Amino acid sequence: LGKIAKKTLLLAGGVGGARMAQGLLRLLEPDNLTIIANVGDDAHFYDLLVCPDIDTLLYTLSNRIDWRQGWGIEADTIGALTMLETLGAPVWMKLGDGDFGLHIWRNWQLRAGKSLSEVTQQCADRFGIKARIIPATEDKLRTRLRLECGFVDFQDWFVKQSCQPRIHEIRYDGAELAHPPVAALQAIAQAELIILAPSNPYLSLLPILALKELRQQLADSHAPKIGVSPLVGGKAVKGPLDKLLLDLGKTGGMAEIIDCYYPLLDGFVIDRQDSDDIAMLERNSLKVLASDILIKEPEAATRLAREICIFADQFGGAS
Ligand code: FO1
Repeated sequence: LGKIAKKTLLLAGGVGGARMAQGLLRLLEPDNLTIIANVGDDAHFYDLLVCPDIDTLLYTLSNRIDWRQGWGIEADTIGALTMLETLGAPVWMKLGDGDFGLHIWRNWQLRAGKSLSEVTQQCADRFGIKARIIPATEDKLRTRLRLECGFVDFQDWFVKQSCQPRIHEIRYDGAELAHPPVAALQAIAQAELIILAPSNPYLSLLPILALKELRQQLADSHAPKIGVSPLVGGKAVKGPLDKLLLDLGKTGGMAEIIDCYYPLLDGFVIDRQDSDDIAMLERNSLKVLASDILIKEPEAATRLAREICIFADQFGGAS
């Protein structure tokens, strides 16, 4: 089976986004893939900017990822973190030694005047990744969660508090004033296929779509826009999506997911186990592909990517 030449744009968050990206990277001709990455989860630790979703993409696409865990570098050591603990620093965010190296380098480059886009692409290039990775914005955009005790940053709730406290509200702080990089808008305009990864809509993709210019550029694009469900058998594949939906009182299952993306999408890819949702999706003017969407290994990601590309052909392509 040959490679496909199709300029493809992926909107991606964490693990689901990175696995979808890996499938597309393996399927497409080199330099046909551009990824716009969520930055809402970014946070500072020990004065270092950490960009978990960008880093999960970088590690996955360069085969460094701890695949079972979904984030971090495979077999990374924790010498730096152990020293920080000895010195009395909080160490709830498990940053490995190799990971620390990337954060030190990123911050060094940022201090020297490079933009986050430049630093990210330089890292992708040095990792030998034949794709473009663009942060959704260079400006400060942070996903903030309102708990009983008030607003906290995403990593505070997700890692430090193990997703336990109930979420009352989600905000994308800074989105109103933030701008997407020009390169992101250009990539959308030039894309022949646009895919919304099987990422958590509320925590991964809505922070990106909260950027007005980016959302408008997507709406203006004539490329087929296809979403991939983050649910299999009505349940989240990974992460806290089920709990989040419950906390927010969103009990409509798949309908809640597509509601997040309305009216951007032309097609939606679901798992065969969720075939009961096809009629509802079609009533919402979406073309539907039902397949096996669980990405257990890289080969599954490549197969899914191929199916999505073939599915997209029926929309007539960019015009
Ligand atoms: N997730 C955890 O559940 N526990 C951690 O200690 C943790 C550390 C960590 C360090 C670097 C990094 O890039 C990601 C890390 N993650 C950790 C995952 C991260 O919280 C999530 O990938 C995303 O922010 C959600 O998409």
